[in-house]
Amino acid sequence: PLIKSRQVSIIGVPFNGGQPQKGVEKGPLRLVDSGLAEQLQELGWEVGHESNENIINELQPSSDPDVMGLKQPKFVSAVTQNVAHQIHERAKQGKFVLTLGGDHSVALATVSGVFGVYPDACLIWVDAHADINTPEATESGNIHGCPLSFLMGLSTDHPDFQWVKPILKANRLVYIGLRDLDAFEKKTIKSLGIQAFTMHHVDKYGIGKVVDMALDHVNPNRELPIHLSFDVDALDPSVAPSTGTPVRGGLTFREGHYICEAIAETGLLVAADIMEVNPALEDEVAVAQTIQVGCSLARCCLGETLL
Ligand code: 5AB
Ligand code: MN
Ligand code: MN
Ligand code: MN
Repeated sequence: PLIKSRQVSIIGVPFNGGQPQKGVEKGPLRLVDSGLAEQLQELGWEVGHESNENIINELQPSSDPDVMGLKQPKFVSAVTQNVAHQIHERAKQGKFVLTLGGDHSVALATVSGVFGVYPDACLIWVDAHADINTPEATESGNIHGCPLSFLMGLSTDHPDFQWVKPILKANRLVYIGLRDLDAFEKKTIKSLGIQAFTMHHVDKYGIGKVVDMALDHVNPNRELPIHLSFDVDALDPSVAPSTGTPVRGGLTFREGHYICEAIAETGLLVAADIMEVNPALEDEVAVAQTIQVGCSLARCCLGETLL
């Protein structure tokens, strides 16, 4: 495996500034409180944990008007730039980086941090959404729908995000689970030739074949480091109900886990994000279910089901 140390660094990012709903900032601590660190220790990992509970609020500017249609650009930029450095340091130490969100704008931090250390990495984006809107294109202005446009250099003129380097090439990105795309996102995926496996493809080929095809595309010789960014809204709302932007017709419990297992099995996974768990949405039963699923996806990424 690429991570020889068997050390994992859990990075909590209790941040909600990339979208309007409160509660998603409580995701990371709920995942850890339910025993995630101990579970990973049981799998034989040495676990470090940085909760970032204090830094985030300190980074909130007193005034943060919309810029180029994006909401809270200064707050999102400050938090993600800060966390990107932290993740870069941990990855550089040879540790597996497990980031717990927080909303998906935090991928600005995870992908920047990880690709700074592994420039030839590929990114597997598991999500109901494509998160590739530009400031010009986004209708909501919510930055959790935009991280990939910055990371790919499609949004270079926003003054608050000049620190984000366009480190992600179209042929190093693959999507799984898509089913709710904006018109601009569809057009962009087509014109850049980004490989995208929607729920239609999961139905047509089955998840086993889809993951094989996804890896064949971004990692044909099975030699490049892999970063997995998993938005829990990729799962069906009956599996992961407590999330801010649920969409019907998602991945089953097993399909979601299969993705993590098959990628872990390559030995090439160096970083994983579990994003958009919002413990303030739905009832306590639904929240507990969503937290449990988040933890078990993370454990699968770290090899729980490998023999
Ligand atoms: B998530 C939408 N495309 O831009 C937008 O949950 C939804 O991180 C974005 O995938 C969903 O606001 C962002 C309509
Ligand atoms: Mn997302
Ligand atoms: Mn999503
Ligand atoms: Mn969401």
